[in-house]
Amino acid sequence: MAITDLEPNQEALARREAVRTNGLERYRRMVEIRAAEAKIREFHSAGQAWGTTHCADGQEAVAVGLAAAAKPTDSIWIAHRVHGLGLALGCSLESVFAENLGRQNGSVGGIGGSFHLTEISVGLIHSFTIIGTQLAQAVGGAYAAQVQGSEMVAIAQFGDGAVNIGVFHEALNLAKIWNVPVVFLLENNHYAEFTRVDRMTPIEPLASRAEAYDMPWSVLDVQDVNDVRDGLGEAIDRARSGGGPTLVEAITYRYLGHSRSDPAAYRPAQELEAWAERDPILVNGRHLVATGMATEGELARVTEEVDSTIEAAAEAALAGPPPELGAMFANVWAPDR
Ligand SMILES: Cc1ncc(C[n+]2csc(CCOP(=O)(O)OP(=O)(O)O)c2C)c(N)n1
Ligand SMILES: [Mg+2]
Repeated sequence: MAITDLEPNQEALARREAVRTNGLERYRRMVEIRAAEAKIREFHSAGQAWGTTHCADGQEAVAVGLAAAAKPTDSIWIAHRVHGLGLALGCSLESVFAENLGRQNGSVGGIGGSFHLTEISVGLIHSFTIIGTQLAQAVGGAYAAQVQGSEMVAIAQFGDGAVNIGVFHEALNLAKIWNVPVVFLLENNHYAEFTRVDRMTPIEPLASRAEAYDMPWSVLDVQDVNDVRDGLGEAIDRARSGGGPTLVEAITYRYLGHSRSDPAAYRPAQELEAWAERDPILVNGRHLVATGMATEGELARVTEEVDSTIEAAAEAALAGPPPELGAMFANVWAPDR
């Protein structure tokens, strides 16, 4: 069966449309992502999920801003910090939880785990584990769109740790030479595993590397979901209208350690506290109240509603059976001999 034969996932499409069109829904999705990641950590602490997991607390505005800017027909090639991106782009809570728990009702049937959320109906293509891989793959996707004359834009999301990997340079160079419709979204959360960005890379801003490839670039120094949407939207529009690739750097901050086992003790004192004052949920909540789009009471109600959906989705996810043993051989391609 080809990917194009899959039935569209109407729930994922509706969840995506909500964040594209409704400001309060963008707020709700960020609250949902924060709460969902806390729940995923609970699954691990309780021994219900195993392996490691990477959370993106503090980075919700990038995920939801991206979901609001891109069309569901665009393809989005992501790195390993996946839960927020998956939920923002349209995955349901149950499918994200169940994938983390290794259950059949997970996004890819429970065989992928935390890294491998996929939802083709809304263009979400899973992480490939080796840092930077997705930059080249997105250029390939964009090249296909160019050859086929489709409207699709490919977006590669990656971290500050990927900019010193060879494939970053190869992908930017090729994208520019072929003028393909791709946006490189560099999510600078200040750390790659345990190393601060300024100990790895001698230039600032990182996005200025695009100049070596005669490529437009921008820096979104914000924790504001609407600014992310607008800044990325400009790059996506340029790509869609034949203007070629752009490198967009979204400056953000990772509240927790790299993965579950990292307490982030290497962080300078007060750094986290300073970023927490510009927390994306707080910033957006203040904006909604200041512009009369919501009251404090409505925002509090959103949090209560999200909390109850988290519990219901966790129960549904835990009720799913584990994959059959044979699932490891499904969807595996081998040439005829
Ligand atoms: C080629 C390669 N080198 C090292 C690793 C191990 N590794 C996994 S995540 C990570 C850090 C990546 O940092 P960044 O790109 O900033 O993303 P973030 O974790 O901050 O989201 C590293 C070094 C890997 N997966 N692939
Ligand atoms: Mg990083």
